[in-house]
Amino acid sequence: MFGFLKKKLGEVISRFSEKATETLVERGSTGPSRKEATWEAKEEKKEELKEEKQPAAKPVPAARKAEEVKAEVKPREKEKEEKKEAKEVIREEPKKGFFGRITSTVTEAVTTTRISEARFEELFLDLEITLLENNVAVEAIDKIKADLKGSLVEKPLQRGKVEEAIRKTLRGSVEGLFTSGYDLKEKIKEIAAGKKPAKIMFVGINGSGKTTTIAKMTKMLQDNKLKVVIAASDTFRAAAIHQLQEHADKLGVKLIKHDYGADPAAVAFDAMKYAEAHGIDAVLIDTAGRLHSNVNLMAEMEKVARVAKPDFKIFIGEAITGNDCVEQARKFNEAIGIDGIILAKADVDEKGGAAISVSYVTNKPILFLGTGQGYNDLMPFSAEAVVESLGLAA
Ligand SMILES: Nc1nc2c(ncn2[C@@H]2O[C@H](COP(=O)(O)OP(=O)(O)OP(=O)(O)O)[C@@H](O)[C@H]2O)c(=O)[nH]1
Ligand SMILES: [Mg+2]
Repeated sequence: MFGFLKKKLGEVISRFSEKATETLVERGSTGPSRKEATWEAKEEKKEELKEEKQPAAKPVPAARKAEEVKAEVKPREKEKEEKKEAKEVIREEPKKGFFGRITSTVTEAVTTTRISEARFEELFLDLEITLLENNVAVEAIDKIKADLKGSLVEKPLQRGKVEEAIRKTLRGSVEGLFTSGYDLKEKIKEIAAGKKPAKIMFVGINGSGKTTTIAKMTKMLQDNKLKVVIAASDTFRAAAIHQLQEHADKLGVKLIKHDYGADPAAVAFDAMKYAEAHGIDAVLIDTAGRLHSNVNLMAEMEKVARVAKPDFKIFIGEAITGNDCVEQARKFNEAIGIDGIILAKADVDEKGGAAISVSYVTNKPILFLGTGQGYNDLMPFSAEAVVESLGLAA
């Protein structure tokens, strides 16, 4: 995940800091402007050439004392010596670029740089395009921009540390895009301890990964010694019940099912009754995939939620669909108020835009990432891991 974005981000940050440092040489308050620096370099060169062309020392009139001659020659030699030293200093410095060398020699007073707002806007464009290309939502980009602006514009930035400052701010900004999550299995344990099964309803558009995620979640809860029953509340699609039955058989859990076309809320209700009667810890409710634009199907989902009163309504989004996934999450959240997000197919998503944006846009936590088609391919989500994957870790 983030493979593509990480590479691009690294390039953009380097370009940003490089160009911001160029600004320093052009606008340095105490140092020379780029024009001045070039002019001074030319003057120095001219002087060197003049010296080389000068004929050998004129013959000294015999009447003049040796001390006088020495006194006259000494300052010139000293001057030459000093110039030589200065040149050596320039040569010794590590690769700083031509303008960098000139400024640091002419004046050491310039130790900080400032980026004007206009320059920032110009430089941010590069980053903005990269984020847009990687499906990061506009709201998230606006936040990143505001954070960077607040930390960089007209702030004294230590020379040579501009890149570090950009990275640090970006790191903090990206971390701030995630609503903090919770440990779902611990919450389930708490609810089940009160002699009631925890009810978790899974929603999302067609094919986003709901049924597969339910199977993975069943395995994860079983691994944590929790008992599960699954409700086949997707009564809409012909193969849905069959698909769930296969998973339930493989995992050794009970599936509560009705016929195709039955009331999905009734299936969920029956599963809850079964769980209560059999000391089951968690009821996982599968639902039919639906487009957020389908008013009737969204209304049906609201009904299931009203009847089943799930403790958690989890939105399953397809990481790879980027901005569409974020938009769907927003709409499902508006319809039933989701409690968390699982991004499936993170293993095939190179951009990561949905992962970066969806929590910020909905103000809900990402709980897990689906990382494959196997039962163990469910990874707890971590903001630190995202920052690290983006190459922004400290
Ligand atoms: N690579 C990968 N594939 C996944 C992941 N999760 C689900 N899939 C695949 O995505 C396809 C659709 O998954 P389902 O679980 O059937 O999706 P659904 O949301 O239940 O679909 P509907 O019931 O039709 O709405 C299947 O082929 C899954 O194997 C994942 O994390 N990674
Ligand atoms: Mg399904």
